Amino acid sequence: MKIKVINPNTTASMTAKIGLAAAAIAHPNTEILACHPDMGPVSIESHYDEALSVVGILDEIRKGEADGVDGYVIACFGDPGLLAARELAQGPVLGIAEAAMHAASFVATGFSVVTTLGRTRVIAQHLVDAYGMTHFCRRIRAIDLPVLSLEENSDICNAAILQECRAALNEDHCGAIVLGCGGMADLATSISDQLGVPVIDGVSAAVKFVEALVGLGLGTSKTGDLAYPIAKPYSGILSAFRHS
Ligand code: 2AL
Repeated sequence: MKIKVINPNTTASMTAKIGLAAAAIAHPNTEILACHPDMGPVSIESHYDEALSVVGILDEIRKGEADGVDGYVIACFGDPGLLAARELAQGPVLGIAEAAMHAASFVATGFSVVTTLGRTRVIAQHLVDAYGMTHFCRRIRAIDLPVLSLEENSDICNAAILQECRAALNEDHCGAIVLGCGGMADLATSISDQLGVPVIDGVSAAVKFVEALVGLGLGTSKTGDLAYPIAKPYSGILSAFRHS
């Protein structure tokens, strides 16, 4: 099966890291197509960045449908454009935040999230609420370093993430940690080994869930609100986004 893993920001090093993590966990018969949109922010750490990333994500889904992709992963922890992407896709589309939170809820009665900038905590909190995870999520923590510092200052970042994960275990009464950024996709195994608890990277979790859903013969429901978008004209620079 073909799984397209979309890094919604346009930073190529992050796309490569996400693609490696996805390929490492995927079944040998699964083809991972890692990509990022041609247009959009270099990192996503605000509501504004999220909104502007969505058009590029939808363009990647549109191309994926033409290429016969079986399922998709939106590899940014805000799950930008998730429901709109589902409207365009025949197969399943999973966000890494929803995949990671659901995986955590299967293996622990409580988890804490460790994310990047403090201002993104509210984005994660909205998702916790939307996904019915309020009961499981103990706390959303931030290292207060920008997303691109994961690429540019990885030693400092990795140390800060480990320290925050340790604090979560000591202070939050949680049994698992959810890593709150696609750029942390390479860190879960090593942190889990050091701390002795499940540490969940949403990229890996989402790839395995997409494989399972496709294996079950399940795609996105085309009845109701996730049906294909209504064909209508779109104006200006969005005129190519008409769905036929
Ligand atoms: C993210 C993410 O996963 N990728 C990105 O550019 N921004 N979200 C986050 N909270 O760090």
